[in-house]
Amino acid sequence: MTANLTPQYKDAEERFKNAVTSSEKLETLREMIALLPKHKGTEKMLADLRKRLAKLEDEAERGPKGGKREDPGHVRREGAGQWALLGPPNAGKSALLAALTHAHPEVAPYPFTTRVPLPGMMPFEDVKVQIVDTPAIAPGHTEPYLPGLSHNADGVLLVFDVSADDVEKSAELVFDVLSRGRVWPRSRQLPPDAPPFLALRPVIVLGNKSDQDDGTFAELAREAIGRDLPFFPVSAETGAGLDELRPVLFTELRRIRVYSKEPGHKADLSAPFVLPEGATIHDLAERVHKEIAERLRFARIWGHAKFDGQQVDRHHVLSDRDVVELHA
Ligand SMILES: Nc1nc2c(ncn2[C@@H]2O[C@H](COP(=O)(O)OP(=O)(O)O)[C@@H](O)[C@H]2O)c(=O)[nH]1
Ligand SMILES: [Mg+2]
Repeated sequence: MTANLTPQYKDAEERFKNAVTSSEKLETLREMIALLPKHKGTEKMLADLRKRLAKLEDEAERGPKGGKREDPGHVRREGAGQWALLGPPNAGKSALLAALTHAHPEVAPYPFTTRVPLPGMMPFEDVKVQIVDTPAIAPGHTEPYLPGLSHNADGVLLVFDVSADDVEKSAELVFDVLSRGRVWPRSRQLPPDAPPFLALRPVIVLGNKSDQDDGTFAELAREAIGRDLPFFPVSAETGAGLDELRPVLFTELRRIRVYSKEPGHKADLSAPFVLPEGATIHDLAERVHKEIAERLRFARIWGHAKFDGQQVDRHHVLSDRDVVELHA
């Protein structure tokens, strides 16, 4: 008896095979089970899929070896968005985290001080952007969860030491982690034979220790890393370049801040809703309350609209810093 698998099922199966993170694996496997035609000929397949799902769920629950629950490749996202710091040992990833956020990672002149991902929050205007420090990428020492971690992040910061002489080799290893995580730099042209299921993400290169640059790095390393990636010379030590970097870490997330106000009240300008660029009044209403989104009649908007207090419908596209009054 044939299974008569549908194209939808085959598509889910393909995505399952390409899944990087455990949550993606779970999601696509559940889809496969839902999409599998249920008849005599697929009974055994269904049983197999269910067994695999139970095993994956179990692992997600307790970790692959039945140890503790935490998946080190998954750092809970907080604030406006999450950046992962990736790079070779001693590039200054931890020092940059400390300089940009209030986190206190261990910074040391010897490699492999950082063993587990450590998140910190960078204040920017009225939002906070999350930055995650990670263990170094080095031959034979790369933590297996780093590709998944970079896939899960909203953006990746590649940190290199501008005074180091092996940037080419470290760049190769770092890009290998990105490709295993199926992360493709958004600023880099996609080749026609690009592998499927890529995550297009902002990837920014930080040339750290700019206080020690004798000028050779920019030329040699930028060639190895690629001139199609945005490059910022910075120094975690002196703070040089960090003021230029901070706004970019928000704008490259392509998010907008929207303030909701109640009719007859002043807007609370201290706590914006952070939404993806292109979000509409309806998206905001959904974020505020599902019920409001359903009952929404119209909204009034202050900011980029033609005049203050303009009435708009749920399809109106929001801009950064709009103030919105929802009328349900
Ligand atoms: N001169 C200079 N030294 C730095 C800078 N950033 C980090 N370092 C030093 O480089 C070493 C490695 O830094 P660390 O943050 O632990 O590197 P990681 O392994 O990438 O996390 C430490 O001794 C830091 O003090 C910088 O901008 N300039
Ligand atoms: Mg470190």
